[in-house]
Amino acid sequence: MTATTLPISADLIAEANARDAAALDEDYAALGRKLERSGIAIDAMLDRVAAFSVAVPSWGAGRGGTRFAKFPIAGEPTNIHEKLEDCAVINQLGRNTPRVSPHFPWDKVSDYTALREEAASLGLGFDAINSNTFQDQPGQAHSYSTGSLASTVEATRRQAVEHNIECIEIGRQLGSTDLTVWVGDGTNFPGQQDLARSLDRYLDAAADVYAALPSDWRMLLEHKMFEPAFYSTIISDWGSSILAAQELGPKAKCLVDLGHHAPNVNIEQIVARLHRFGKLGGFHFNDSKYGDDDLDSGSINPHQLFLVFNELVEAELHPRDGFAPSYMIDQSHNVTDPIESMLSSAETIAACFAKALLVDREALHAAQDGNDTMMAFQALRRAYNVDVAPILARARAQAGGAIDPLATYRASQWRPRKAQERTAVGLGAGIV
Ligand code: PSV
Ligand code: MN
Repeated sequence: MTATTLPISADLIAEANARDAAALDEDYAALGRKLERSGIAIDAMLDRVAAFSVAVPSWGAGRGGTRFAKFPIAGEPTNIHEKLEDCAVINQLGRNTPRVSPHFPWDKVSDYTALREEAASLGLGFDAINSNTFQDQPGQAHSYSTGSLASTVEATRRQAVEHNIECIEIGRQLGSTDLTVWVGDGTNFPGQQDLARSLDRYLDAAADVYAALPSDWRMLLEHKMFEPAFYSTIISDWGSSILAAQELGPKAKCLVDLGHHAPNVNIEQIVARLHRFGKLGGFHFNDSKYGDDDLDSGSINPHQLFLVFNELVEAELHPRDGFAPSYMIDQSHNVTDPIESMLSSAETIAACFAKALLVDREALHAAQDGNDTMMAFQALRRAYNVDVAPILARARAQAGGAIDPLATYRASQWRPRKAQERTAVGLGAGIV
């Protein structure tokens, strides 16, 4: 067993919590009385929230950018070791992000057993492995400019397959059991590639990756409507994703990134559909207003996030085919401190989960069956309107986290201290 040494002083957290404890006790008791009137035991809710977790992306620990510019901040992490440290801060204060999802080759090291131990010493484990065949790397034999798994060039497809197999091997050493595959393959011009044959190439190559999965692994297919390809993308929507997953086999599931849909698409319905066919594999949580904006989860449309969790709670009550979706944040923190964004996002995600748990399912189902539209809607609205913050804060505090994570984080002076120690990130552009 690896001994854990967490980055923030436990005394600092205890002092901050001591200041906030009385107010929390009051708020928790008041909410408990309110929920009790609806027959809900707040402590049971607390147990569910305490058991909830969402993974954070290693790349989310750094400042993101757009294709125009990136504005680094002092003290930003520059390698996987520093990223793990920052992720440990998030989990220590928030206590609901115990796993990190790495991206390769971005997070490449020479010794993955040591990396796993390093993470464990910070109280962290690893989540889904993300492969990267959307960028060329220095010294790479074949360019992905023609695509990767769907490339017209056989040697490039082979290289992309081999990279994914290498990711599985790395993941085995890190203790992961999921490989997330998102490819940027597509075209910018009508006629550039044959739309049918390019999908055949993708399916053939993806089958080679699938064949290399250990028996307890899943391959999560992440679809995305556009970008980097602006005319056609190979796995552009949930339809293409589920067809590919069905063709590949039972270990292939679909991953829903909230930003990867056409505007105004009913994402909660997609979630229900994927679950109906036993193909809901996981999520990349973020928010958007215009496209794949990668904004903080729930910052634009928290109601949508709640409706997604409402479907997930329904799905849990009616499980199909090993319902175990993986939850992960996938955001680009262009203007905030990534630690603060992920603390805030993880809290928003857990809040939407908690609100979905509060829905009076009996009342909802009765109203649905009786075609009482208004009461069905009100069953959702009543739960959505509840401020569940005291439950989340109590769950954090009882696990050793901070009642007020953002204030405690700022009080810790983590970023200014890291600014003294870490190498500055260079200027540049690039979406991560
Ligand atoms: C693609 O936009 C994506 O959502 C995929 O999950 C990638 O792995 C990630 O973003 C890279 O930033
Ligand atoms: Mn994503």
